[in-house]
Amino acid sequence: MDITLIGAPLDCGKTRAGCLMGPDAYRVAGIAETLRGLGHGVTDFGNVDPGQDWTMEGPDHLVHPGAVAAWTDALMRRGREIGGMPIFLGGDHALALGSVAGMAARAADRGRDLFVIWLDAHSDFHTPLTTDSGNLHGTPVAYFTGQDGFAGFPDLPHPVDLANICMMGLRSVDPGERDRLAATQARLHDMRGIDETGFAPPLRDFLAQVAAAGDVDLHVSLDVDFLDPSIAPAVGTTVPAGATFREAHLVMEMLSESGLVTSLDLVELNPALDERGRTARLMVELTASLLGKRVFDRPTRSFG
Ligand code: 4U7
Ligand code: MN
Ligand code: MN
Ligand code: MN
Repeated sequence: MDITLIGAPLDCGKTRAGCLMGPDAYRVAGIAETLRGLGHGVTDFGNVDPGQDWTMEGPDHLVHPGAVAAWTDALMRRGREIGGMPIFLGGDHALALGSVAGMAARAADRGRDLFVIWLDAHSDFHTPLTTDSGNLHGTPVAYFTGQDGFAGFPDLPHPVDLANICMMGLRSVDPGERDRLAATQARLHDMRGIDETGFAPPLRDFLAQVAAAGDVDLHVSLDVDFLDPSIAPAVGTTVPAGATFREAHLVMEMLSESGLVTSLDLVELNPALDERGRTARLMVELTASLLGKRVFDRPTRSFG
């Protein structure tokens, strides 16, 4: 696989600072070397420059909307033109307004449709008109699926179909998000459901849907708060009862074995909140699992 690393040190999706150090934390944790060690070609394109903040009008309580708009435009353009398998090194989750919109446009340019798996405690389905916090890292899914309320933001070249989205790990969804999401065809898996079934059955179902759709792209958006805070402390929005170490690796391994994944976001890492780099290293290890790292090759025989 030809992997392209794209640093996106944006920190404008909320008030608390720190995610701007994310891309370098992944580099220090050895993301390029780790992926090369698995036999992949890896090119690090450095960090994207968003240029000047856009001038925005809109609700006063929005946090840094002009900066988010500038990043969205820059990442969308960069993503649309890039080859190989892009990994967006965040940066907070506001980067996914641009990364996913760019991946959807790239897919459409190649006559393909985009599917998205959203691994997050949160559904991030607010719009600038519904968010109470004003934090735009809570809005990417609404933006890239073409919901109303994003006046003044970059035009969306190709919205992602909500029926192509699977969310897993949910355990903090605001009432307005929940009602609007429930009315869509998105696959929504909260931790309550996962507690009963485990991750494998719903993930298998979703991957079967993606595979059946034919020649399509699949984007993975991995928010650090998908993980349990006990193994991943370096995030501003911790929510108890997240995915365990093995659950998270299983999800990555199943995604890897599907052979369907074409791009990835690593978001919300705040190195200022980390403990001796352990969360950054875990995110790199999960990326390695997504990109083929195995303890055993198990195509024909399972041990158990
Ligand atoms: B993240 C929240 F109110 N929904 O809108 C909000 F709970 O990218 C959280 O998933 C958003 O970390 C979290 O501010 C955004 C809140
Ligand atoms: Mn998120
Ligand atoms: Mn389409
Ligand atoms: Mn989250």
